[in-house]
Amino acid sequence: QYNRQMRIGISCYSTFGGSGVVATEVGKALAARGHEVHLLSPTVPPRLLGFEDRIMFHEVTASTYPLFEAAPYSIALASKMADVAEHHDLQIMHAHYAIPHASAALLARMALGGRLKVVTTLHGTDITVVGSDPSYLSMVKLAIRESDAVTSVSEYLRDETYRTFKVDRPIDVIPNFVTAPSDPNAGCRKWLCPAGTSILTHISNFRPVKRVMDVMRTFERVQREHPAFLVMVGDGPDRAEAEAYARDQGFADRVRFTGKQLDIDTVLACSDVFLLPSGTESFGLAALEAMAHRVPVIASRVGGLPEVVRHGVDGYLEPLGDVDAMAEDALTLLRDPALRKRMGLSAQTRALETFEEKPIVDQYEEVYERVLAVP
Ligand code: GMT
Repeated sequence: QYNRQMRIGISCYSTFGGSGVVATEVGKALAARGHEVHLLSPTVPPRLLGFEDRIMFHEVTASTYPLFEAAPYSIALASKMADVAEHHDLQIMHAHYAIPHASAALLARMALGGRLKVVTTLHGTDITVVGSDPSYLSMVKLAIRESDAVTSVSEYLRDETYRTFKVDRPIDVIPNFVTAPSDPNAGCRKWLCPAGTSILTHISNFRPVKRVMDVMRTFERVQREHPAFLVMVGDGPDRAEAEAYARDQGFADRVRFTGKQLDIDTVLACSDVFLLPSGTESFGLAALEAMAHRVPVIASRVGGLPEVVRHGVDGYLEPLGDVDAMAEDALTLLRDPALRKRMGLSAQTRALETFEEKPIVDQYEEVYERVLAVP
């Protein structure tokens, strides 16, 4: 651990998405180590709950003008980054998610005559979905090339970045981390479903990449053979279709759509199985959070998920779209409480040991020290 206090800006989205969660948790951990942290985002990130010593929040607002077709958020962000960096003498701007955070940080660095180091963390869809879209590709490539350091949350994402952008520069893999649940006994089983019912859970932003219909189809098969209840946490474009499906297939009374929910600890504490059948996932932070709660994960074998979940040890990984296999896995776990307990314990041990906060935040500090050592 470093003794020298650093002044760090962190820029992220303030949605419930993984990049905002990771950025905020990194900021909180750095502040707890004595660094001064300035968090920039459109609204207060959900994980920045209370007063945190040494964390200052800066709201980024893109003013509108009749001439603008859309308020230029990236320019407002770059401007805010430059202002905050100047007035608080920041040394580093850590951009979480390439678009537009990394490009805006490069602009802020230019505005300050080069005396701000830019660290970019790639999270997933900024490379695999939007980053590779021709309308953003050149700017993402520039951001990756020109940042003082680039990190990626998995080996898979690093390799995808090299493959897509053909950049010739080092990328440090720094995985996401998780902390032990604060109240592992807080559960919602009692008020969700009758005793003896197993609970399956899915948490996401309900975007197409999450394949929530695969969650519904998996659950539909499971509940035909075993008393089960499904908790769907989050919100997004595919929620309505999923709700309609549960109604049409006659199992809506066995599903609870909670909407966006900050208190995922309470849901995970009473979950028996976590479902994440994503089309791609650079890491799968939601899976890691479930594992920390001793919940075995059933996911698709895509992207960085195999770096997090060990098939047959912490849960199961199945071919993309194979809802029959996922339903079989869930039934195997639900019918065998000893197996479920064993896998849940392995999952928790892996989550809290391999993805422990301290050594991972150490790695971010090392990256900061390294970029600051370059004049
Ligand atoms: O999953 C999303 O669409 C949200 C997205 C984000 O940037 O907020 O998540 C990405 O970053 C997370 C944190 O690093 C990863 O755990 C997720 O796997 C990744 N999502 C995808 O790659 C689809």
